[in-house]
Amino acid sequence: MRYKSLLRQVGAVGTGKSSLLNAITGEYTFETGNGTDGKTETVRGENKMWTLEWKSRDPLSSAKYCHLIDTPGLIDSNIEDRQNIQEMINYFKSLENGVSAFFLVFNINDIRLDAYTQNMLRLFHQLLGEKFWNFVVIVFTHVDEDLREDLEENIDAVTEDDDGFVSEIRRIFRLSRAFQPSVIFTSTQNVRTSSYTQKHVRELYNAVGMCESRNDGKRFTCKWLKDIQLIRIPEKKADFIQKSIKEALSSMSNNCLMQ
Ligand SMILES: Nc1nc2c(ncn2[C@@H]2O[C@H](COP(=O)(O)OP(=O)(O)OP(=O)(O)O)[C@@H](O)[C@H]2O)c(=O)[nH]1
Ligand SMILES: [Mg+2]
Repeated sequence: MRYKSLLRQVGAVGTGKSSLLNAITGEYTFETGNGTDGKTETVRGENKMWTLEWKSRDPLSSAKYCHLIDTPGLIDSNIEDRQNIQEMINYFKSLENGVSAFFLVFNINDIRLDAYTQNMLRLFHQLLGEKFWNFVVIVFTHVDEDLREDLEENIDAVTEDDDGFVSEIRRIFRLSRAFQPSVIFTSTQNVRTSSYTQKHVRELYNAVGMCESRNDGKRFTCKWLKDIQLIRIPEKKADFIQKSIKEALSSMSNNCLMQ
């Protein structure tokens, strides 16, 4: 089966990553937590329908399948903890067939780009290369319908042209003005009953389509991922990824990029 989209995500603990994927599938596929303790402990992938689009347009198309990868929250601990490294290995392994979009997931109530998230993104940049940014979709959760008005200030702060979230990312990672990712403000709640949530989850679907068309319909891949793919023996694959992660982390600290 050919999957329409291969979607991967990244975000801090409890931002709503699992809930977002559940909103896409329209069912409780990934376990969700209370938002403070890390709930998702391991990287996990599922092949699922992108439910809303499937219902609304093209009931017979298998192209609406996605391979969704849920990831544990970034825990504000040592990036080099054994468990963190193991999950990163699993995560990067899951990228080897290419990726349609990376969702960076944030809670609208906490719009800081904290040092730990910055470091994780630096690691991605270092390992996957600058082109990775062309496949990024930024998602703010917890923008519930009844709170939307109260959140306008936060939304404005994010979308501000010279001083907002996207320009902050451009500045930190030295990206050009060409970095213009889709930014989605959504709730993940009540997707079956709320037309508000449905509308925003559709926007997310369109954002994935935009990533694909921006990149001539090709999924993201890079030399490093192709090298991973070529290694057949699972242990060797894991060793290779681990070695690359360690090298990337050490070159990041040598360049004084860690904060
Ligand atoms: N009101 C509201 N609550 C949300 C929204 N998205 C997530 N939540 C709640 O936030 C809590 C954490 O959501 P999760 O989906 O488990 O977050 P996560 O990012 O997967 O968390 P970890 O796996 O622990 O990193 C749950 O109680 C969700 O119900 C949203 O858009 N609106
Ligand atoms: Mg989770």
